[in-house]
Amino acid sequence: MTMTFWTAATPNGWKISIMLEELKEAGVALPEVEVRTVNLLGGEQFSDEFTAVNPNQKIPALQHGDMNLMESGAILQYLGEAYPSPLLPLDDGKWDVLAWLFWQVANLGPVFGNKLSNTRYMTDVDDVLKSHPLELFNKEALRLLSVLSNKLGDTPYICGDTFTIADIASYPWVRGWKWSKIDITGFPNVMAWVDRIRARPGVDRGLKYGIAEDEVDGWSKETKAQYAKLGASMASNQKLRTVQ
Ligand SMILES: N[C@@H](CCC(=O)N[C@@H](CS)C(=O)NCC(=O)O)C(=O)O
Repeated sequence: MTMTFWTAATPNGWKISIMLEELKEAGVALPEVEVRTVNLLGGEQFSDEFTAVNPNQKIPALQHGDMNLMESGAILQYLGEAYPSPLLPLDDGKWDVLAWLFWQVANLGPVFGNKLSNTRYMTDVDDVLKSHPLELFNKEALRLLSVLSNKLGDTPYICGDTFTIADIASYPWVRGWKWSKIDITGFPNVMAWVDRIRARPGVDRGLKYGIAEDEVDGWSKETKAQYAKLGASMASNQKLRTVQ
């Protein structure tokens, strides 16, 4: 059964590309994966072809055989169960991993995403109007970082000694802390966790999907300018409104 992975070089896309590469690292024989890059700034997420795969019109999405799957958390869990590996324990250890996976998709992802949108992409919104969401999302992001820091304690990964889909879900958002201007420097164990994960070969390969090698750890000026110019329409869902 072939697999088609719809993605873009963004935190939610990296969750799945990292998962695919970490599964390979764990010795899993995956089927052939066709990678389809969705041009988010060009509005390809609103195309009929992609909407048929993911009615929510956001990457990532995964097709496996006849099944269409949306939502990064569901895709991580699906891959973890379909291809058993330490990335998702199948004994009782599974529940802690799933709880922290759901914590990411319900909390850390939306809050970091909204902070990022207001900080970088909503360039057409007045600064005074943005000051409230900026303060709100920054405060909540810092609270979530303290929750993450407490959970990590002095263990290497979120659920203990083993790297799991809980780490895969949170890492791509936290690694972009400079871009979203969320200051993680008050949490040394979180900073060490970011570095520890970046050093993994599977993570390194996963971060390279759909982006030039020299932009993996920092976008070029041109890419930043493109997002600054077109990010506002994506952040405000302008295109979505016009197709409805
Ligand atoms: N809850 C979704 C969020 C997906 C998401 O927000 N994807 C972003 C990229 S990081 C996207 O496709 N944005 C395009 C848009 O909003 O038009 C998930 O976890 O999969």
